[in-house]
Amino acid sequence: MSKGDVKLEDGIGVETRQEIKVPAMYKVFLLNDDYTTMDFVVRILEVVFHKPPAEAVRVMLHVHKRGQGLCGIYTRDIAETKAVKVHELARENGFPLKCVMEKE
Ligand code: TYC
Repeated sequence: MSKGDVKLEDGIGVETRQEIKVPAMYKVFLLNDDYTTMDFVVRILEVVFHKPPAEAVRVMLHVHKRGQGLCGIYTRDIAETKAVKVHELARENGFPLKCVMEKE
């Protein structure tokens, strides 16, 4: 039976069509500020976003110069979890670092 077919069971039409949707994806960005140290941002990019060291430095410098930078693209739950983790670690360490997400 293919997608969208209606199967007759005991004379009752049963809708068997399945909605299969690709999940919406969210871009996660770090924002620049004047107080968070460069080292801390690099550590965040390594620990939360799993960037290799050279890539973490590249993204941090991009954010520093341009105001914001893309850290990764994830499903909504994962993007939210990463943003929460960034804000938790920043608060624990006394930094105002901000992270935002944007639907693709
Ligand atoms: N601008 C910060 C400084 O000069 C460094 C920094 C980079 C802060 C990236 C936040 O997301 C950021 N110490």
